[in-house]
Amino acid sequence: PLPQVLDDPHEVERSGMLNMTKIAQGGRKLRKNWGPSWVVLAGNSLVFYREPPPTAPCTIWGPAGSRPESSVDLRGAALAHGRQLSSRRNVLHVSALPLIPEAPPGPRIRTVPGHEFLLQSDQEAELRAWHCALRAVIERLDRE
Ligand code: I3S
Repeated sequence: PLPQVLDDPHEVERSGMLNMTKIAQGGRKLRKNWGPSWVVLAGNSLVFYREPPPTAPCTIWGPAGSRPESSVDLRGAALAHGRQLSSRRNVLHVSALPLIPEAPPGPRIRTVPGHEFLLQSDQEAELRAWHCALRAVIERLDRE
């Protein structure tokens, strides 16, 4: 098992393959483009890679040097069921601001146009586990 260092902001809380489509970027609606994505939840970030790490299953980050396809800051993020937004089952709707590493700490304005994603898994338990993990991180960040 991975070591648990809960105070480490870069601790990977969860990672895995999900089906993903971005549906809005900078507040502008996008045409759906569903595809598999390697998703990493760590610290205050949710990061999407096009491919999973190629080597050992214990390698939780994307391939060395690979650039994320997208990343968002979970501070002030919103989570909702995606059932009104997709005909697929087990869909989660995530709204969040793009990750800006130099952004100052403090509360975010929720109405700033951000990115919106749908995350989906055919395995209901898998999507439910992601929902719980994301909700826990967002609630923790709301209290900070
Ligand atoms: O919400 P929509 O527009 O019904 O989403 C479907 C479409 O984006 C469709 O693409 P085209 O309209 O470009 O052919 C996708 O293939 C579908 O997967 C989208 O719906 P679901 O329900 O799968 O999210």
